[in-house]
Amino acid sequence: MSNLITLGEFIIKNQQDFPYAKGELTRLFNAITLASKVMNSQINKAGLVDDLMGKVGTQNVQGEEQKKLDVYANKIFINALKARNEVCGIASEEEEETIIFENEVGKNGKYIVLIDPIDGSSNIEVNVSIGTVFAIYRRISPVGTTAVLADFLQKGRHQVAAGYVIFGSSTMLVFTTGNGVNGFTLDPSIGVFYLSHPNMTIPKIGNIYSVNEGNYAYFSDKMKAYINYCKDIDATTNRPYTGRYIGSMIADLHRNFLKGGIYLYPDSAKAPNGKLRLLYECNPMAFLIEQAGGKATDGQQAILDKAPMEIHERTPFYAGSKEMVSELENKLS
Ligand code: P6P
Repeated sequence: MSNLITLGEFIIKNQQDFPYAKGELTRLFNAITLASKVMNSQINKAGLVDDLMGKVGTQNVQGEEQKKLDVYANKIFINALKARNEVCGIASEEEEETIIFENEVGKNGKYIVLIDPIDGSSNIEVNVSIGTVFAIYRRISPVGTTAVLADFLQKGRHQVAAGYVIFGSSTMLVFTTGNGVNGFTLDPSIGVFYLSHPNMTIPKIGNIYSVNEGNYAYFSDKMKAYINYCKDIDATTNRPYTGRYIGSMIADLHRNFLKGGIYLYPDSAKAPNGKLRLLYECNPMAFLIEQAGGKATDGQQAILDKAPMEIHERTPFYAGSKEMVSELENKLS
């Protein structure tokens, strides 16, 4: 490990890339990495103690069954961020309303964080990778006042940082502050994240397509045609593609990040706006993917250019290797 640099050293070394006062980025990421380490320790023994796999018996604003892990993760990340005095408000998949920190410290926070504390939580029961995804913005309302809804409804293009934590065969933090994407792997024996995937770039083309084909009957004719295209034999375009669908967006996108490929969660007769949430799933992943040389779209426009109308709004989401996403856009046009 001697030649690897730690996350802390990396942030200090690259603090100048973060166009704001020194230390703010460090404190923000200290909160996220601390919460990630706590989550890692719990996830790795889920089912043994405190039955984090169980259901709470409640539903979130999405009408989805909340797992104990969802509620636990939500609490861990919110408390960690609140304690760092940099954040004036948080929006979470697990919270119907935004959380505004109205005390003096909160009012002076300069950042907004939008987070899905655990995406794909139902996969923990079958030991499949799950993850946390977050987006960070500078507030647009004046420092010293309480955050307002407009602070949360900024376009994805205005993110100052975004990242995900994948709890898989290893635990990794992958993030960007607008100067490329870097991946850090946790050494759980000493609780340190080391730079393991410097300057991550997504291959311009790949041969993996990730979509839930169980929804095929509900897709548009153009989407059905695209999926059939992926399965056609054509050696010049490296088809048929390989189908890989984990059912955990972060795991699917992380694999496609490294190997190339396209992830699709289309709109359908069942889900006219798709399933994934724009603000705290699609925007942060789109920021990372564009920073790594890939592309992310809703089929008509870049995800990062969409003007959010509400905190929990959904969007069709197609993301991954630039040439594969462009190929899809052409077939949907
Ligand atoms: P489906 C998990 O619930 C999630 O939000 C993503 O992580 C995942 O890719 C997708 O939904 C799976 O949804 O409808 O294919 O089961």
